[in-house]
Amino acid sequence: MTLAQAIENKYHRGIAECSNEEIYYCLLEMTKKMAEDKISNDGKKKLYYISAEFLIGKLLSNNLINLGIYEDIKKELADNGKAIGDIEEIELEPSLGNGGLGRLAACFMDSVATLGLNGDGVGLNYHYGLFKQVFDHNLQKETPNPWITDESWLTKSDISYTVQFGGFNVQSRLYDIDVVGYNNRTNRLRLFDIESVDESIVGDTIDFDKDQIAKNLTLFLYPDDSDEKGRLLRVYQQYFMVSNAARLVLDECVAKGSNLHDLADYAAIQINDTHPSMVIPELIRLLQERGIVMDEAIEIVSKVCAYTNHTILAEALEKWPIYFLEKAVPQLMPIIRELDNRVRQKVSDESTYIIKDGLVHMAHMDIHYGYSVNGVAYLHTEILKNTELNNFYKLYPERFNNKTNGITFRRWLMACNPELSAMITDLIGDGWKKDANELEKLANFMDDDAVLDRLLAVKSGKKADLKNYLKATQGMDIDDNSIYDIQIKRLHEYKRQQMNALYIIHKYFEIKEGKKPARPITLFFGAKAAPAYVIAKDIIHLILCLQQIINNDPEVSPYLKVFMVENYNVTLAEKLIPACDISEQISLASKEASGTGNMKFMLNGALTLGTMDGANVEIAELVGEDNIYTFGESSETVIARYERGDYCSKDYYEKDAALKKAVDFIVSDQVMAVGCRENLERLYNELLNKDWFMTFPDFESYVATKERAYADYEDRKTWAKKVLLNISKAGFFSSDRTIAQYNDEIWKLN
Ligand code: 26M
Repeated sequence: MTLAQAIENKYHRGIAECSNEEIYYCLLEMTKKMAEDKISNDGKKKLYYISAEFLIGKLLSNNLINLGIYEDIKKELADNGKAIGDIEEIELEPSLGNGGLGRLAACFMDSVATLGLNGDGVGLNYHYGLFKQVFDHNLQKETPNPWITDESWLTKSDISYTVQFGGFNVQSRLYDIDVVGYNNRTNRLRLFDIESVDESIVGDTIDFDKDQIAKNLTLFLYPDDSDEKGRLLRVYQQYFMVSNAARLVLDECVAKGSNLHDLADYAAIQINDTHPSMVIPELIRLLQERGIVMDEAIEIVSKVCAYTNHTILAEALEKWPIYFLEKAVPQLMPIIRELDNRVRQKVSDESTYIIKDGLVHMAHMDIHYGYSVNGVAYLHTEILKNTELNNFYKLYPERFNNKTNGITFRRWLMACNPELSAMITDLIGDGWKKDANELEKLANFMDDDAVLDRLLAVKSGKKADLKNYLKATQGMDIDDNSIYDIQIKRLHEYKRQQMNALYIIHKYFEIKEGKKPARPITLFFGAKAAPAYVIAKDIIHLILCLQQIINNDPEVSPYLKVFMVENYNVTLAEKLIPACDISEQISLASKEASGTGNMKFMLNGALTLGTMDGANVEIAELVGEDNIYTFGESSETVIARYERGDYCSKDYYEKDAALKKAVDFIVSDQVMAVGCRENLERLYNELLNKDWFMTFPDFESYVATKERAYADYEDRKTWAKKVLLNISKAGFFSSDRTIAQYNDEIWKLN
């Protein structure tokens, strides 16, 4: 059916006579029908990817591309005076994730379907998702972010379970979102909700009554750090998620012929970080309910569950107080105690016990009772094996493996950068869309001036697109002749946005002193800070103050501008990444497990300015040192300094005059005039007295390397070659490769 026919059936009018909203809802309906026709249950064994987050982004264009009808629809719209970009604007972005972990889960679902594998995602249907960020007086404010409309990508199912908590029950309801593979089957994202949820307890802010679990359970996604009450609520959410997931798994497997003893022939469960870890004791409990004895129940579950670790930051490794679990999920505690006792009988190393000092260590349970533990980049997995999880590695070396992260090229190239996609296809055909390694063929054009010129022209076009979009939506005035230098990711001290801010101050002083850059520079930021993460919010405050000072200074703004976009999300990422020249990946070495933005930028022709951390290490290895700007201390140096415990930021501050000048500016009258004393002084003191993520030792090499990148940018031809080389090597970072490895080495779906 053509769009015109669908529109005629629905509205009895022509496309040109419909509003963008009407067209959007018609396309939604049409796409859902086409996607559902491709739902398949082929394959005896099925993957259940359980995750508290699926940061899926808008779905319309993605689904049109994967169904193979994007070009036709775009043309049909254009013929009727409508732009597909305007139709896309109608869709609200579901913010069902914090950042990298949630976005990875979304890319994985795309690749599982695209590879034709039988696998669903299982998670929660948060009504307001993560908060929406608003800037007010240079400060971050948080407001609710509703995204569910009457007609949406969600389909209500008839699946519902009674879930028991300490003292009360709740009734669940499953909603499905189709996951359309690229020219392949449709799988599902299965989001559980609670029947008794009550949106009316939320007002204009994200504060609400945290005690009424039966009303609030699925209202919000928790930001990655929170207060005590919020954390208890998170335990309720996690159990609700996994109890529903476990029952769905058992019901589906039994329906396909499993006698439960053979569950591992029917199901593989991937535990995405420790948020779903309670699925292990819950499955054991349910198997016992269904007549299987403890010994065998444990054995079955240990053949089904596999765990992925996404961080080594100690504060992010979940440890729940026993009294939390006794209160929320008392039926699980006897099982968790039994699991712990069995470890205690078998293992002498106390550091691996599940229960210690009144805390239940979720990752420990996953490692003892799962059959696979993986890190998300080579360096990260090595650090897990050799330091963080070394005691477990010594017990179970065969369980540890690496799965370097990846991204779906459908969303992160074909959808967000059709101009670059078309250029690539003109040069090497479209085989790369199914086999990303074919991008290597681009290396044949390294000395083709026409190709290099076109590559630069594509980039200029995307820079102009971004300029226009940010002018229209956020009122920003961007110079598209400038270098676009972009840092977009969650705000966290270890990611070191504060180091980039210090660079900006340093550059500001240079320009004031008459040292003008060869070409104007625009520094973009996008970042949400967890509402309770005080220093992170102070860093946002500093960046917004710098934006105000610098952009309004007529001496400086022709050469340097700063823009922090409001409410950074997937939709904005899709606009920013294709326009980027320099990709900031400057985490403290050893702290960023992988990063996935780094891969998206590389694929879209930005060069990486980064530390040897996470997947940056693998990017550097692939492109070679001439095609990446690496700087800073190595992970070994950093880890050794933490072990010695002798880092003193003041020593660096006293010795480096440029650094001192930049740091002092934070509390200068000039910044105080546009900012808040309390926030700025707190940040200044944090850097001077702690600087836990060691920005000062890397500052000098960061500045020098960034200057070298800016200087290199002026040799446009050499720059274009580096860009082309980066794109040609990006195939490794396709999530199709990652998922093929998960399947070959962990899930073994048939
Ligand atoms: C914890 C407690 C309470 C509430 C939330 C959390 C929590 C939520 C998300 C903790 C950690 C969370 O995410 C960790 C994460 O996003 N890790 C990132 O995973 C990406 C995909 O593997 C990597 O690319 C990033 O490097 C890594 O930081």
